[in-house]
Amino acid sequence: LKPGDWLGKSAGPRYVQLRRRIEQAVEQGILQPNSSLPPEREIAELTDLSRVTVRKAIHDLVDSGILIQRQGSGTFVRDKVQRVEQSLSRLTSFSDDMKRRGMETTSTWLERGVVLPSPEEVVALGLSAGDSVARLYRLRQAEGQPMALERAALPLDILPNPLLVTSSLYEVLEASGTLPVRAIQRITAVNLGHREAELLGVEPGAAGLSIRRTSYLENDRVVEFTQSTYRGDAYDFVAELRLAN
Ligand code: 16G
Repeated sequence: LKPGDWLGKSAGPRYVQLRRRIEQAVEQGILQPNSSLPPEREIAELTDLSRVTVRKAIHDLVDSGILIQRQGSGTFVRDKVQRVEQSLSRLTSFSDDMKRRGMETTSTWLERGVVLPSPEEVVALGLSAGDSVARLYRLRQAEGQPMALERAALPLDILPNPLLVTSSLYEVLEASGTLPVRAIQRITAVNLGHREAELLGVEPGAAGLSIRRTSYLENDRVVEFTQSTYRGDAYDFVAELRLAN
């Protein structure tokens, strides 16, 4: 500790002092998650600092992930994300995973209907030209916090009516005797684009995991091809490894 610190006159440039004060207000809960910060101009007036200094402090706090700036609406205290650990050795559904952790799942539908598949989906599902698929595209939340975007395509003989899925897809599949028994999953690192970042409540360019899952029945028929984008700051994927012999 430098003398300036314990004497109360905290040392360092003024923007660092302001940054610390805002940090402390967040730590002490004076500024609650998701609450908005007063406008730059107001902070400058209240603190007798120049707007350049205020901007610099805020910029630092955005950089370190304590604040988030939303275009057109201002600066907010970033909600702390609850990280979850996800096993890579069990075939489970999002709803199951969250239930097991005692977290409540909600979904926001972005698309649900019968549509023409993308070329990648045609290949993954082994479809013929002109075949339609059941499309389920949703933002998945745990305890109200956005966790992942999932865009699923299923052959129509597996899921003839996508509107039947109101919460859990795997629950509907189980009821119709088409719950997959195995899946191949591919995970790729991505930087989130504007729209995905906005839906997931993170900054554009933030780290994400793009996951493609192809699920199969016992007889090797494909049940689903799902492309998901998971928040990089919310997930740890864990697999148990054994010594190869
Ligand atoms: C998981 C699966 C997804 C599946 C969904 C069903 C990954 C990467 N993806 O999120 O492929 O469609 O679960 O969840 O794990 P639901 O039964 O809750 O709708």
